[in-house]
Amino acid sequence: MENMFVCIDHVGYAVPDLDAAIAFHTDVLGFRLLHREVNEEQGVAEAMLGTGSQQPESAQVQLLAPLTEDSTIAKFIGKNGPGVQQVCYRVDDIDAVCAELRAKGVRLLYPEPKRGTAGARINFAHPKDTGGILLELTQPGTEH
Ligand code: MC0
Repeated sequence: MENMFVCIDHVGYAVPDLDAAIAFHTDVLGFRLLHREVNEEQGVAEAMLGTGSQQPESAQVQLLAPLTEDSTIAKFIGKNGPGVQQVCYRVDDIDAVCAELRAKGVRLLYPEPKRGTAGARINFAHPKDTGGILLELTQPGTEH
């Protein structure tokens, strides 16, 4: 595969309070709130924010707040404090990219993609196989 990734889709920040983090990003940093949803399966309340021209290829900021005390994001904040939790690369064909990464020895967290932001199909490469970065892969859905 010549280009596995289309672009950096978003950077995800673990935040303890979603509304406070949205207020900081909009009021202080001048981002625009583009999308907000709850993803029960991932244990997050999330928001996507954008800046600049808002072309589809512009990377966004994703704010991730924990829904429960035992969720992935709560665990991350408990261990590291708030901060960058993941980087997400956009792909055209997540099944093909996952197959190629597996063939190259990179562990994917899910056997099959799960539902992500706005109906995207997502999977994650384990940070132990990527130099310490939790790498999300997203194939955008049709809800955007
Ligand atoms: C853990 N580690 C990380 C990390 N989380 N390294 C870099 N970035 C992270 N975010 C490292 C720890 O430091 C530790 O290293 C080792 O991995 C095991 O960590 P742990 O604390 O025991 O955590 P685990 O193993 O229970 O969970 C880590 C794992 C988990 C990556 C498997 O966070 C996970 O399943 N993540 C994928 C789902 C997710 O992140 N959902 C929330 C976003 P040492 O050296 O100390 O052993 S949902 C989302 O993003 C959706 C809505 C979307 O965008 O569409």
